[in-house]
Amino acid sequence: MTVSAETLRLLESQAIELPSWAFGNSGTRFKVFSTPGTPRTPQEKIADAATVNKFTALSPSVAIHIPWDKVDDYAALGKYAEDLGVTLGTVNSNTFQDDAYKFGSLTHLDPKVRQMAIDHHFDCIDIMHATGSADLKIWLADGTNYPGQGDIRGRQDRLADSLGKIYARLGEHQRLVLEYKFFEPAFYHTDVPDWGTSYAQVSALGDRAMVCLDTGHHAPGTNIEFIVAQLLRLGKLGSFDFNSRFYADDDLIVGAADPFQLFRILYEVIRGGGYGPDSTVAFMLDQCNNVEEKIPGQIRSVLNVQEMTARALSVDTVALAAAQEAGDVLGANGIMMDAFYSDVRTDLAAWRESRGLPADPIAAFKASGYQEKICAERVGGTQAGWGA
Ligand code: PSV
Ligand code: MN
Ligand code: MN
Repeated sequence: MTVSAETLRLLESQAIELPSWAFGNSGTRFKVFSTPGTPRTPQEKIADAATVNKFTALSPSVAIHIPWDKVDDYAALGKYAEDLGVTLGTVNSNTFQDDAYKFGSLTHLDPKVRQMAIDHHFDCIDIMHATGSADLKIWLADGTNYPGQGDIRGRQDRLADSLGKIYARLGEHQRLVLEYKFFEPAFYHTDVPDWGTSYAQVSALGDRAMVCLDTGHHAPGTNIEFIVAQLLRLGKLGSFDFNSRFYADDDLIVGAADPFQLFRILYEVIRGGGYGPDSTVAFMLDQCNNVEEKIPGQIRSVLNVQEMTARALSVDTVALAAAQEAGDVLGANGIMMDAFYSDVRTDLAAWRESRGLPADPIAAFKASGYQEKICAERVGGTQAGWGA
């Protein structure tokens, strides 16, 4: 047995939120491919997310994106989700698709546009009250393309002011998580480009404002696990958006491009107290499945996180500390590599079966007939989310 009983016990409570937009058609600026069975409504996206949870018991909540998941009655949407065994999680705002936001949203020079963006976040908070969601996630497309186009400093000041108004509106048990991204759609400067900016902005707000780390939002070669360690040390790591990247904001399946990086990140999460029932760090996927099947793509993703968490939990931390203390460089590195190279898949499959879950969730999904059913039912399905 490669995986210890203690590791299995710690894996029991693992929860990875799924993004509703992963189930809609998505693509690049070159082409959005449509897929048979694509959800036509927020309810159908939630049903697909609940199916991932049914086969894995790993994804008990679904993040929604407003207005992509607009409905008349959010409490009813929450009830619908609960009937399918999941809850509605993070509410993602969207201030990047209106003409009014061409030159910014929360940073805009025009107070009317800023207020429009702030009001959108107030609407999101109302939705959170109806759904019982805890987190408001803000990712901004704000920035400029050319030196001189905007006053960088003034934009930071307006951002701070706008965020302050949104934060003040949060309920007692709600949090604001501010996501950073180093470029795109703005290319000269982005208003929240890095963890330092997000940290500075959320620190000024208060205890319930945190940083969201999207693994795809860094320059190549960035030591993301260092950022994880630092944010946990500062008590400001609020949530993760997991995905993989080769070149840009690829939003590929987490753990696909660089499984070792995922292992290193999860090791630091565990080391810093960011994993387990007492942690408030929220784990979410932020991925799209552009050319692969969407539901199996999401199943693969949550299993990748589970497998790499099992490996990270397997690091012999006592031996590692001893090797570090002794200055045993190769010994210490060997301990990390032993855990990384341990293949946990057979043990996890057996463990899943022992809990009444399929040993192979992707095979079980394929055998279930769910895909055929939604292909037959959802005729005329359009995209939902990106590319809308
Ligand atoms: C845009 O880069 C983005 O991918 C961010 O990562 C957000 O989390 C996501 O869109 C949804 O708004
Ligand atoms: Mn993201
Ligand atoms: Mn992104």
